Amino acid sequence: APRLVLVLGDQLSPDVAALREADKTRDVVLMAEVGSEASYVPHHPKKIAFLFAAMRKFAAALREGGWTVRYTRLDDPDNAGSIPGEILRAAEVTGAKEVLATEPGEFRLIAALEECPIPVHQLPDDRFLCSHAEFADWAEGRKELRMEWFYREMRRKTGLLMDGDAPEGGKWNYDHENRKPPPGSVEVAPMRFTPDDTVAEVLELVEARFGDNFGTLTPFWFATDTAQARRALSHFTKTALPHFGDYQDAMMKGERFLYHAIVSMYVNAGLLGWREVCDAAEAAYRAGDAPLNAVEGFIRQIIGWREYMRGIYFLEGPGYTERNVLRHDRPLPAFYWSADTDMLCLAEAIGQTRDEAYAHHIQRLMVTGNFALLAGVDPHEVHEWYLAVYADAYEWVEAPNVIGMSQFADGGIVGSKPYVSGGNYINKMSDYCKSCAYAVSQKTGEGACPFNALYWQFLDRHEERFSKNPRMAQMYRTWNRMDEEKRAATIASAEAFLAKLDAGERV
Ligand code: FAD
Ligand code: DLZ
Ligand code: SF4
Repeated sequence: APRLVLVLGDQLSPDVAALREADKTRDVVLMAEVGSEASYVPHHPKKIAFLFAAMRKFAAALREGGWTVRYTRLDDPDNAGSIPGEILRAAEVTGAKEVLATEPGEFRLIAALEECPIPVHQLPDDRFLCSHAEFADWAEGRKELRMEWFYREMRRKTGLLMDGDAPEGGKWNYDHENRKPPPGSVEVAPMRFTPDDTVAEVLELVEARFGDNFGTLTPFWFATDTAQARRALSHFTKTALPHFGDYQDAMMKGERFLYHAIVSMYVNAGLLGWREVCDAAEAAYRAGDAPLNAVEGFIRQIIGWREYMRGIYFLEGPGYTERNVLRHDRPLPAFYWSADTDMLCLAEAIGQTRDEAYAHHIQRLMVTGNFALLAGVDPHEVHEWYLAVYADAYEWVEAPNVIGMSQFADGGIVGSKPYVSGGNYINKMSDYCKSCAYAVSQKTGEGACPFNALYWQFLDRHEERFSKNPRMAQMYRTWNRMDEEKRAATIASAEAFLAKLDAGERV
């Protein structure tokens, strides 16, 4: 009997473990668009359309390559509605008694495959640089985990930007050069693709089935196969990479992409591999087309942060997304689903998330994430929002970024201090504040930037946990030196704002 070879929507690589292990002449590849995967959070319509289109094109490519593929469309009347359901249905038809799979990127689905009545062999997903075992070895016995140390090992392991045993240019990390405020204008844009017939068909389906989800479906311009994704990558390395470092942390009104790569959804779905992405960046540096600070910063995001986040997710295990050490319990403000707020930074970040299923790192961390943390929003609600709205979001990468880095809900496994700031930081790194209804320079009262009072109120309410953190001592000294009246006005201001928020008033 044939074996079934399960290929999930974010496993669209010809050399994914299950396909490597399978026998083209006898096994049957199973791919399925299913309701359960499409609705465990209300995914952005662009995310669903991207995955379905990429899945259909990948299935066609496999067939062309000689594989037998069983592909279930979402609107197939016999669709069983879940991955295990589709496995059982396919087993009945083909007589298969076992399934080869590549380990999914979410514990939810790993558990569902383990519980499947037919044996499912979950092979390690070796599309990553660092295996679970290697990460666990690295973490073993360390008092605290820090990305920087992990990253250096990954540099050595890959040989990327190495000069013998030493880092290229003499330093491992050029981050301090990567904090320039926004440029006057941005001359580049990500490569856009006109929908082909497959995409057009999927867009119709997604509009009909998920048109009410938060997020704008069209214009749809993502790459949906590897050839296109490679063109997008090469376009990025030629046009934006040279400035990627300088403006990595900058934010600009109306500029949704700046000098970012916009490849995370392609890499995470399997259309691009980490190696080719990093090689392309290193080649640009070696050819003198991009400076070291840009290329090192970019490569660090991929072999450093991306691998590190995955390591943490699998090290911490199921239950990570339930963590809430700060005991925050405020519901996610309604404006996260509408962009309807006078706070311009949030309106911009959420508005572009709605339109593009994309926001860049600093928007995710220092605008939407920072606000949720300051306002004391339940981290699980924050997590579900991020998992839904970004085209690149799967739990293995989203949860450590949100629960860990952004919300400090894991108590400091990912970050040594919470990423919080008042309006000053946003003002320094963006041009938002000058067109905002709130005054960033005003600390308290009606028209003051809400981040300002919320920031101090956050420090005040978590004084016990954070005041002894050496990286936060300076801020606590400043807070404790403020005169009593000013402190009281700050707390009152924050509380008045939160009361408005809780009452559902426009803020
Ligand atoms: P660039 O800025 O051009 O960076 C290049 C690449 O580096 C990205 O494509 C990505 O593969 C990788 N990368 C950069 N930072 C990270 C990081 N912190 N973790 C993992 N990979 C990284 N990234 C996701 O892929 N999926 C998510 O669900 C996700 N959720 C996030 C939630 C929060 C709160 C934060 C702060 C960050 C999150 N990130 C997530 C990381 C980062 O914001 C995105 O990877 C990045 O914005 C993708 O856009 P880009 O391709 O233009 O990236
Ligand atoms: C995200 C997603 C969506 C929206 N739909 C499907 C689908 O219909 N079929 C499928 O195989 N995969 C889908 N995915 C991706 C899975 O949710 C993903 O494989 C797991 O979350 C593990 O990362
Ligand atoms: Fe955001 Fe405050 Fe600046 Fe307005 S003033 S854009 S709310 S940081």
